[in-house]
Amino acid sequence: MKDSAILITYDKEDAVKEAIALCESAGYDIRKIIRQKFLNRAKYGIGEGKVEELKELVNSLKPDVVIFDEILKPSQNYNLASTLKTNILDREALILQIFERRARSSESILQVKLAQLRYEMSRAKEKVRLAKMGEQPGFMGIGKFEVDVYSNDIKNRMNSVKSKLQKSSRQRELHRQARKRIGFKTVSLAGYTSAGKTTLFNMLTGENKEESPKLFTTLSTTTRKIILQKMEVLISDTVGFISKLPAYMIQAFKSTLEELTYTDIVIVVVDISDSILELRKKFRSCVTTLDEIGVDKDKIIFVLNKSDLVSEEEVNDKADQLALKDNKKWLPISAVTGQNISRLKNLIQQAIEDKPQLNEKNEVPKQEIEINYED
Ligand SMILES: Nc1nc2c(ncn2[C@@H]2O[C@H](COP(=O)(O)OP(=O)(O)O)[C@@H](O)[C@H]2O)c(=O)[nH]1
Ligand SMILES: [Mg+2]
Repeated sequence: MKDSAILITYDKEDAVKEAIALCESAGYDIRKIIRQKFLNRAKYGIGEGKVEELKELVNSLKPDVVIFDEILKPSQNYNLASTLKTNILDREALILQIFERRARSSESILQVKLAQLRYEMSRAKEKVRLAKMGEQPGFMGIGKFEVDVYSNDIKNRMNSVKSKLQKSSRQRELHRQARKRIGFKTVSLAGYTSAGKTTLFNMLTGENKEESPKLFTTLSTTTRKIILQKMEVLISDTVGFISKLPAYMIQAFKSTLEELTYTDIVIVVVDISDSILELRKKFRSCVTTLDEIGVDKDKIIFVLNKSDLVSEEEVNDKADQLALKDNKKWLPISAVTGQNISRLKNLIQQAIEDKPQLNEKNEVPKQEIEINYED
């Protein structure tokens, strides 16, 4: 069963949508959403009156966790946890949980571990500071001596992860994963959180939900088979792009996207109901990141999702402004109404057929196939 959560987020539609999608990616079942204009109040992040209300909610709903959609200082986290008597997860801890769930290769597991240690480290410093000021002796049950030991311990663990990272061979592992998929073309969904990736994934795979041969279940729970006109392909949902991603998490995020480099087709899901300003920003960030991790431009299809929410003219106008019309594969769709889904399937098939098949019979370099990996 899923863990349950009360979500505290900003009182803005986009923020709410993103926060919900993040909670869902992390596997939480949201029981209640609290919207607040400010999440930066000194003591608890939220105002004291709201904390009283929250206390009652926690008592009646008994959630496994309260998710706070902003960064909390250790003192704020401690104040909330001790008043509410429940676990508190701030935005960064939530994002790290998502990455942790999705990291597959040893490299991405290490990158996520490193980001988690950085998260702990940035908080260890405040704990040290608080202990030194003598404001909170025995803060969270940790005395000054233990705090120093604690932060040295984090440093040592970071160094050990870093040296493991230097030795890890990403290429080899990617090839092993690719090898498992031989015989199937693969399609991956990318795009911002709440653009509609999971809804589209479910729409595309809806007809054969039960179908999960052993081979695929070992790959991941978010990979399934879909049937196009003339072929069957494997489709995967990936970790979404996240607005306001802290710099220290970028490597961890990118490493969770590594499958995009060997997948045959990347579908970038765009929320066309976003404002043009927002669209431009997100679009640029997607395209740049995909380029940085080495995704071939020719294998990208842009789908303008949620086109049920805007007029045809607006979709066209926005497609123009994103320069999709010069030479890019794109299609307006709705993952909710099913608009253009069969056209999308045709477009995927066509893109796979049109792809230069330089090493079709030998997708994985031969030399790699002969190496005997222990599974
Ligand atoms: N109106 C409309 N809403 C959509 C569409 N696709 C997704 N949504 C909604 O957008 C929200 C986020 O969708 P989700 O699939 O979880 O996004 P993800 O984070 O990219 O996986 C959900 O509330 C969906 O119901 C669409 O085509 N039209
Ligand atoms: Mg999703």
